[in-house]
Amino acid sequence: AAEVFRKDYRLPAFLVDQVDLAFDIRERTTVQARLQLRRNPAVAIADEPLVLDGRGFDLLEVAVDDRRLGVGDYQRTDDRLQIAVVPDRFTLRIVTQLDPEQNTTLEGLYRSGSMLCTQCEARGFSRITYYPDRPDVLSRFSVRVEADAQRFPVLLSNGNPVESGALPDGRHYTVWDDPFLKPCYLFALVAGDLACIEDHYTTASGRDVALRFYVDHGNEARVPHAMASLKRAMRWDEQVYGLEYDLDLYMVVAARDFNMGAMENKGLNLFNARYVLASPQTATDADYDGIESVIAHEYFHNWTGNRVTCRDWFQLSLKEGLTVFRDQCFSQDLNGEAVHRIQSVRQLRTVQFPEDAGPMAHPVRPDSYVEINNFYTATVYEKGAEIVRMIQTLLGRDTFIAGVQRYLREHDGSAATIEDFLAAHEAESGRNLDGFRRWYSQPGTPLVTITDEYDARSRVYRLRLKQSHAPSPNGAPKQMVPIPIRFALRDHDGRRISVSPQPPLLPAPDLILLEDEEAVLNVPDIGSSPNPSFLLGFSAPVRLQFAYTSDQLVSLLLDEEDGFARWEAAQRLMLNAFFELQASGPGDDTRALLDALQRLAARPVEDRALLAELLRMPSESYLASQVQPLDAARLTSARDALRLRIAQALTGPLSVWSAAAPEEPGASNAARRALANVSLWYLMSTRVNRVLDIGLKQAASPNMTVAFGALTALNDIDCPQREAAMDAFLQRFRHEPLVLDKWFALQAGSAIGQGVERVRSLLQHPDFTPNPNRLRAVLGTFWRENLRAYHRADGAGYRLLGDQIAHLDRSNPQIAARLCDGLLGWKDIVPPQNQLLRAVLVDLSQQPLSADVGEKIGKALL
Ligand code: BAL
Ligand code: ZN
Repeated sequence: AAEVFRKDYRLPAFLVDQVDLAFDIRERTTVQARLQLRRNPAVAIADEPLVLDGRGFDLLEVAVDDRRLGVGDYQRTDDRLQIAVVPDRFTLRIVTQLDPEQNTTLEGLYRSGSMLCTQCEARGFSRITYYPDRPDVLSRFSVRVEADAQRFPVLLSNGNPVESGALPDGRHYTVWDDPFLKPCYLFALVAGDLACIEDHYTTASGRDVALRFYVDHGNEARVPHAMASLKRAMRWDEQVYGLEYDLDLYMVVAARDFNMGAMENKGLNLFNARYVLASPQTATDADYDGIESVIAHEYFHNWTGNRVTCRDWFQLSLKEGLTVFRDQCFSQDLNGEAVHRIQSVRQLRTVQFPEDAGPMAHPVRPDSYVEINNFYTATVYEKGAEIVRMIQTLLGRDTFIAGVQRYLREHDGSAATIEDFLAAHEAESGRNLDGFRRWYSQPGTPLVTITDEYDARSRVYRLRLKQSHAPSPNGAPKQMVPIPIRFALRDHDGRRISVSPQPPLLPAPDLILLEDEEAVLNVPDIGSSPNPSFLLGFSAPVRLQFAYTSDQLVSLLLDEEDGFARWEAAQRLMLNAFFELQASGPGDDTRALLDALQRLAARPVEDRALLAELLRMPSESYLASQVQPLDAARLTSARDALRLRIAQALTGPLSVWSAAAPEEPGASNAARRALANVSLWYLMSTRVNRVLDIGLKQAASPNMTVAFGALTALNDIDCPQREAAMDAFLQRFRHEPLVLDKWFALQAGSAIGQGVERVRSLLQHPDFTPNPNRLRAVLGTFWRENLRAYHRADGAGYRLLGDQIAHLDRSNPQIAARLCDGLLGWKDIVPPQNQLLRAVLVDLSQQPLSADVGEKIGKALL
């Protein structure tokens, strides 16, 4: 497939004023599309041919203004239809026939369970009919769906239902009209036999909106949390951004088989069922939080994404970065700022930082792609959100929100660019944001190095700051970016010192904006050498180097008010101890950590959810990103050793906390469960029989957070209690697909026994189905969270993943390409394993591959 470049953007030659679609669902589905087309007046070339995208269907008919064309009147390639001569304004009729039953890509129209549904972002609509499949062609859609009334009693599309009725032969139809202009990637259709749960929402201006969730029969009782989350999101967007929902109906459909998390189709969101369905018996507290945030994310897209969409796919972060930022703020506002921020940063560091340092590194606004599906990345989403957050930090929340409102006002009903977003903020704030243009245009995680000195005579505390950037893969010079660094100084008693730096800092005295390569900051009137902390609230997506002493970190962990900074101190203490254990065994750093944790544990517990985060050990995959080169066996041994040492040093408090795992829902109980689970996880490493028995007992809890916490704690411990708990869990949840995914993930992630063989047998397990969630549970967990097995010395783990990718690529390239991420980092692995992994890449590269997988493998081998 050819590489597409941002610089080659051209306006669409033709515009579509109206789309009328008629779906006739039978064994196969026939789609009749009538497009009202006209030449784009903004494009000068008068006789440009009409070129439409399309693939994966049979073409039955093409007609221009009702004149049926013969095959000589148009040209077809694998993915295009070209008609050389067309009028300036005309009606194009296209009839196609699709086979959703056989569509394993899960793009376009496909079957999930007993229903048919669509996924059109990024380029799925052109699997349905020929169309200018690009986000800057906005049109009005009217859709008629006809199907068997018994098999498909529910027929949905975007917008408002305008007509429905019975037809001969047990068939029926529904007509939908969407009054809002939209690009075709926001088109959706669902036909199924689904239960509907309805509620209502009254908007700030008093309009009544019907909220309908469609789920498989039997799942009705698992919808209330998603419904309540949706209402909270609707209220929050009114209160914070002044944005109201614009249709009278909002629909959410839960699908079992879904490549992504969810999709923001206008008025008809399609969701991966795991982000809709929840009950305390089947979903963990983390699942509940995930549902709330994805429901909010898709809802927020109605403005940031749908009303104002993207001009081209290079602008993807315009809607995704902004909408992730909005959903993060929503969750922070509702569920506590520090804990949520910690979780976002953990995700960013574990996934995005490595991506930004690897072969698929790309700017938040990429310059080129081969397959756009490969760019729905942590960089576009999460780093994009961090850039938006920095803009808000700099402008202040009120000005920022006014800037977003201006951007929406100026571009409502159209397709915009990241440049438009920045320009609106510049106009609103009067501030030049050129520096942020650079954040969008260059890849890589900046490194900030800070050194300090204190001069007792002049009572001046001096900071020297420096930013540096790893060289670009293509050798392009890196430019400096604005880095907001929120900081605090504390005295020796742990009290905050109020600071008035020279020259004064704007917009706040505690916010350094490092714009140049180097800066020096003088803070006068400081009575004694202070204890600094930087990047409070993680004010910029950078790596920060500062030679904190252990004492400074302990003091930050214990006394700092900023929850993120406390967590950061705990992480640094744990990393130091981990490195020490890996290099030479326990010494000063390990002692400092254990001492700090004991002091933390001796204090009264104020915020259990935060304490749970402070105690949580860095994951294997995060640690892997911190060592160069990766020696997985050494890494996992050192991590196991650290786990055990913490358990031994804190047995008393961990035992108390682990005993308090309530089974009733609610936020304060969730915090208790979080603390109990992390405590039990540590304690389990002591392998004391009494604790193993507690694990076995709690794994049978009616509360999924408690049960899953116990299983997670037991999962790496080779003992009969683990086997019994896992078997019982499987029997109990064999018929619950979302819970079964958890069982598969636990098995794939377990450090015990022969991991590669176990994963192989999981793929043959009678309960295994190759659905995206299950594949992610098995293969995604295997490569990301089971370093010991995946990086086995003989390369069997790599070969297993490579074989599965080759196999999956034939049915679902998007999922296959996601799993490729496990193969890309071969250069970071210790020899000779790096060569074993490389050999798998070479082997793959010699097979016929999709554009998705081909692009990633090609880049990894460069
Ligand atoms: N637009 C794809 C799914 C999401 O980011 O909401
Ligand atoms: Zn999104």
